[in-house]
Amino acid sequence: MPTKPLIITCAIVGAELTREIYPHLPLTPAELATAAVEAVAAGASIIHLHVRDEQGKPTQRLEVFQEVTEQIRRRCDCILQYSTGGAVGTPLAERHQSLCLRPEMATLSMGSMNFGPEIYENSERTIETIAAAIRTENIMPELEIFDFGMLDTTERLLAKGTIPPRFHINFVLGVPGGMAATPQNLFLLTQSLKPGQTWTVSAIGRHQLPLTTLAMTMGGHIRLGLEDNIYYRKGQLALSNAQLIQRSVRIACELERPVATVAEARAMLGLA
Ligand code: KMH
Ligand code: ZN
Repeated sequence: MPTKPLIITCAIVGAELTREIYPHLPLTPAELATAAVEAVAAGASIIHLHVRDEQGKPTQRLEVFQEVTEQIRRRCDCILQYSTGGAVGTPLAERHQSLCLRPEMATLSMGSMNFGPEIYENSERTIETIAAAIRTENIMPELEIFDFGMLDTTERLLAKGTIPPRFHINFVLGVPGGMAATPQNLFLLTQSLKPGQTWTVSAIGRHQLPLTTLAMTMGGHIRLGLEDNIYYRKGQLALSNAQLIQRSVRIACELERPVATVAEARAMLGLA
C-alpha cells in the first residue's frame, strides 16, 4: 500500500511570542509573508496564520489578515488557515471577523482551559458563534483539541450540526493547562477517532520534535513552527520556521513518508 503523504502545517508566529523572546520573530506583513514562503519551500502545505499590528502585538484585524494574505498569495500557493483563537482574551467579535475573507481553513478551539496563568475562553456559546461564521463562509475547520474532553464536545456539537461534517483535527499537546505531550496521550486521543479522520499533532517546546516524529510513524500529520517551539535543540534557538521544517522533512524521508505537495494536501483534506 502506498504511504500516505505527510501534510506539514507551519505555525509561523502565534500570538504569544515577542522579539524579546525570539529576536528574529516575523511580525510585519512582509516578514510574515517571507516566513510563509520559506516554510512552503521547505515542505509546508498549510500556513497557520496569526497576524500582528503595527506595534507587533497580536491582532485579529481583517485588514491585516487581508494584507498578509495578499502578500503570501503573490509569492506562493499554500493552504491558508486563519487562527480564530487569536490571543488569550481577544474579544469574541474580533476572533472571527477575518473569516469573510474566506481562507480555505480556520481553527476552532473546542473548549475553555487554563493557558499558562490565564484562561483561554471557549465556552460552548463562543464555539457556536465561531462555528457559525465558519459554516457561513464554507470554510473547513481545524478543530483544536487541547484535552480529551474536547473530543467529547466535538461529538456532541457534530450531532447538533454546529460543526460541519467535514473537518480536520489538530491535537495540541503540552500547553500548561491542557493535555501533556506524551505518546500515551497521543495514542489515547487517536484511538477515539473515526476511521479516515485526518489529524495533525502540535506539541509545545521540546516535545515538538519527538511527538511530531511519532505522529509521522502513526500515519498522522504534523505542525511545526515558532508558535509552538522556538528551539532547534536544547539551548539553541531555531534559525527560522524553515529550519524546523527542513529537519522534519529529512526525518520523513528516512521514514519513507513522502511530504505532501499543496495539491496533495488539498486532495487529502477534501479541499480540492
Ligand atoms: N493563542 C492561543 C491562545 C488558534 O490559533 O486557534 C490560541 C491559539 C489557537 O493559538
Ligand atoms: Zn494559533
